[in-house]
Amino acid sequence: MSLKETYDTDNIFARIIKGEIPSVKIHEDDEVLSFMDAFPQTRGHTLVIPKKAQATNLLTVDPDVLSMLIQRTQMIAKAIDKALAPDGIRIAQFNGAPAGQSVFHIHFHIIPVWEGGAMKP
Ligand code: DGP
Repeated sequence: MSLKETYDTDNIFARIIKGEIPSVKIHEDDEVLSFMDAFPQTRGHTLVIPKKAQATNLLTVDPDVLSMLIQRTQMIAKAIDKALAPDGIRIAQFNGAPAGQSVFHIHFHIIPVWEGGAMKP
């Protein structure tokens, strides 16, 4: 898939927004949806996606949407920090399959990290 590939309106995250695929929601408002990653790298691994923008990645997303998305990511990361008290928080974002992207609807990963182990029980 090219970095400029047309947005697929039936990708997994689009279907989660439409309610066709269930998700464990962390936060939802008019602009974003945040939910648990189905294949978490650590406890509390959360995804943040725009609801309206049909953008595959960082290179194609509207800059205003990107600004909104990173601000919501900060807000949700603060809530995760308060709830889970991790020792660190990794923010990840991949563009294109060779870079590790598997769902082609722009998103940020919020990955809490604990010293001495990836997955706190
Ligand atoms: P990326 O590699 O950046 O495209 O990350 C996509 C993430 O989406 C990956 O960590 C696994 C997660 N994922 C894939 N399918 C589903 C799903 O159906 N539900 C949820 N909640 N997460 C999913």
